[in-house]
Amino acid sequence: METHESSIKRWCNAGDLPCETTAGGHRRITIGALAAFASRVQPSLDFLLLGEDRTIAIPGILTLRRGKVSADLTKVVTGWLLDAESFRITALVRLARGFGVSLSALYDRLIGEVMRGVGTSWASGAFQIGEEHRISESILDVLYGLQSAIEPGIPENAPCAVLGAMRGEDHVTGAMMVRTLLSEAGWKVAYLGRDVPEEDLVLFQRKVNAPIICVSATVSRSPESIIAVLQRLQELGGMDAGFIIAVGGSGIKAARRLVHQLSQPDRVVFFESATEFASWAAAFQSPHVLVRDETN
Ligand code: B12
Repeated sequence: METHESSIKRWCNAGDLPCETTAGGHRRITIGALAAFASRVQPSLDFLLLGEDRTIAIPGILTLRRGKVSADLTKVVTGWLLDAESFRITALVRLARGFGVSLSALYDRLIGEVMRGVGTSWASGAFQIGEEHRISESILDVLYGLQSAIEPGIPENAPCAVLGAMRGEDHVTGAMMVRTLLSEAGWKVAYLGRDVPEEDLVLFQRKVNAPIICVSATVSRSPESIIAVLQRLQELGGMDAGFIIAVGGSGIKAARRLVHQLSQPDRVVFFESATEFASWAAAFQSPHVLVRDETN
C-alpha cells in the first residue's frame, strides 16, 4: 500500500496512529504502533503477514537495501521455511521490492544464503531429510507464486528463452530463480525443470526460436563433464545456431577456465550470481544482432 506523507501526519494528529515527537520536531512511529494501526485499516497487508517477526524482518529489509544480509533475518526466514510458512516469505519479498531491493539481490543475498545454511544443517545432522525437503518445497511455493504474479505482464510478442537444470541435476531452486528473473526482464520462458537432456533443450530452442538457452547446475561436477554438456548443445545446434548458452549455479564454477575447448566459446556466458544475470538478461540483444555488429 502506498501512503502519502500527509495522510500519515493526519492520522498522527488525530491520534489514530500513536507517535512520539523527537527533539528535532519529527514524528517517530514504532513498528508495533504501525502494525496495530495497519491491522485496523488493512488486515491483509504484507506487513502483517510477517507476524511477530516483523520487528526483525523490517530492519532486515533495510539491511538488504544497504547490500548486506542480517543473520537475524536469515534465521527468521529459515524458521518460516521449517514451518512451511511460504506466505510470509512472499510478503517479505513484496515488501523488500517496495523498498527498492531487487529480486536478484534477494536471491543472492538472502534466499541463497538461507538454502546454503540449510545444507550445512543437514550435513551436520541438525535437519532431517524430511525437513530439507519441506524447506525446498516451501521455497518453490514462493518462486511459483512470484512467477504467476509476473507472467501476465509479459507481452505476447516477447522473446522466449529455454531454461532447465543440467542433465543429472535435481536441484531446481536456482533454475526457478532464473525463470522469474527472465520473466521480470520481459522474457517468455520455456521452463523444462530438472534433469534435462541436451537434446530436449535444443528441441525447445528450435520450437520457440529462442536466442538463449539457460542451464543451471547446483551440484559441483568435473569441469570436463560440464564442458561436454555445453559442447553437445553447440553440436546439436550446429555452427550457425542462433543461440547463446547462459550457464550458472554453484556447480559450474570450475568449468569456466576450460571454455576455450568449446567449438564456439564466444557463445557461452558463465554467471556467478543472479544479480549479474539479471542485468545481462535485461540488456540482451539476440545473437543475430551480435553477428550483424561483428561484420560492420
Ligand atoms: C535443497 C537441496 C536439495 C534438494 C533439492 C530440491 C530442489 N527442489 O531443488 C534435494 C533434497 C532434492 C537435494 C538432493 C540432493 N542433493 Co542437495 N542440496 C540442497 C541444498 C540444501 C540447497 C540447494 C539450493 O537450493 N541452493 C540455493 C541455490 C539458489 O543456489 P545455486 O543453485 O547456487 O543458485 C544461485 C546461483 O548459483 C545462481 N544460479 C543458479 N542457477 C543458475 C543458472 C543460471 C543460468 C544463472 C545465470 C544463475 C544461476 O542463482 C542462485 C541465486 O544466488 C544444498 C546446500 C547448498 N550449499 O547449496 C544441497 C547440496 C547442493 N546437495 C548436495 C547433494 C550431495 C545432493 C544429493 C546428491 C544428495 C544425495 N545423496 O542424494 C541429492 C541429489 C542431487 C542431484 N542428482 O541433483 C550437496 C552437493 C555437494 C557438491 N559436491 O556439490 C549440497 C551442497 C549439500 C552438501 N552440503 O553436501 N538437495
